[in-house]
Amino acid sequence: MEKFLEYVHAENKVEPKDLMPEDYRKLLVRQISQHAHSEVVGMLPEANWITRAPSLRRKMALLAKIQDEGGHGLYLYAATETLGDGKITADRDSTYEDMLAGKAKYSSIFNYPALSWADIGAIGWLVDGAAIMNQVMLMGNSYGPYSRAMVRICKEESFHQRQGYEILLTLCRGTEQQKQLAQDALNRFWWPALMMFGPNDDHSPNSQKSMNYFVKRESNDSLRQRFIDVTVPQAEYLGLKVPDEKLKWNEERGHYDFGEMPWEEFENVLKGNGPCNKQRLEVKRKAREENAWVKEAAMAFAGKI
Ligand code: FAQ
Repeated sequence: MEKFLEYVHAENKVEPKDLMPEDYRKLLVRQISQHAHSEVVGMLPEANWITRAPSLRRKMALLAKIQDEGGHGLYLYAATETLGDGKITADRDSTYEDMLAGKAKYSSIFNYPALSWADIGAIGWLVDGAAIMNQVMLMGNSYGPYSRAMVRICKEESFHQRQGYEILLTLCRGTEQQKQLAQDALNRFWWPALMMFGPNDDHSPNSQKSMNYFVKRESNDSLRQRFIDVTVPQAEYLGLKVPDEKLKWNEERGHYDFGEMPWEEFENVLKGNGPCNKQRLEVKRKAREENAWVKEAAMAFAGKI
């Protein structure tokens, strides 16, 4: 164990066939598979707007973005599968089944609905923006396949973030009604986006081990603070008001102070009682049933070559 820690603390990467502690393997299967589930469940709120995108150009960009998210899911399920051994199961079918059964989590943010076209802008700007903040840190994680997947994913997320911001910029330069749509979207997505970073550090049971193994390289609170610091000026540029009365630049700290997170809501969403939890899982269950023939055909074809 000491040697393993020495190895990762010297910024070396662990590769699939290397010896690794069992709890490191488990931690990675949990986190990477949950990350993969987030990517594929995360396709749903935006997919709801493909047929209603306001122009062909917007539709093409949105389609490409959603397909990217599906691709991220694939890299991440593949990275998870490299961790399976005799004791720990990591194949895609079983990790996916855990998600459908409610045993494995996916990001809380995808349990909120996309109610207007402005929400598509807010998702790109805030949700992908928060994802990038977290994933840039994860590029430095100690597991080689996960770390390499993050490099490509971050490049794609940065296009997603910009397409979202540009949607909102267009709305904010439009009519009063369009600007109001943008403000409503920010009002609804601000706090849920901040909750993507997870519980406060002193309520985060996995953080200590994860940081020690160089999986997480920065804490939940520190990333949340950085996200707020970079995002508030972006909201100001749009001419929108962040829905937090306590938000205030603190000269001494060199950071924004902000209000108390709605932790009760977070807990509730994690328990499966968010606005769309049941609907999201139902859609994924149905898709799996209805599309089982695609998998069967692919397996039959793979058996021939
Ligand atoms: N939602 O001890 P910690 C994206 C759970 S990708 C749900 O702090 P940890 C791209 C946590 O799992 C977004 N559950 O946990 C996109 C744990 O439960 P467990 C996803 C949450 O792992 C954009 C428990 O609470 N990104 O958005 C959440 O050290 C647009 C205690 O928490 C990733 O997955 C939450 N927000 O830190 C796609 C990044 N927060 O597992 C489509 C990788 C915490 O023990 C469209 N993951 N929990 O049962 C991570 O960096 C970490 O896992 C954290 C949580 C930071 C999420």
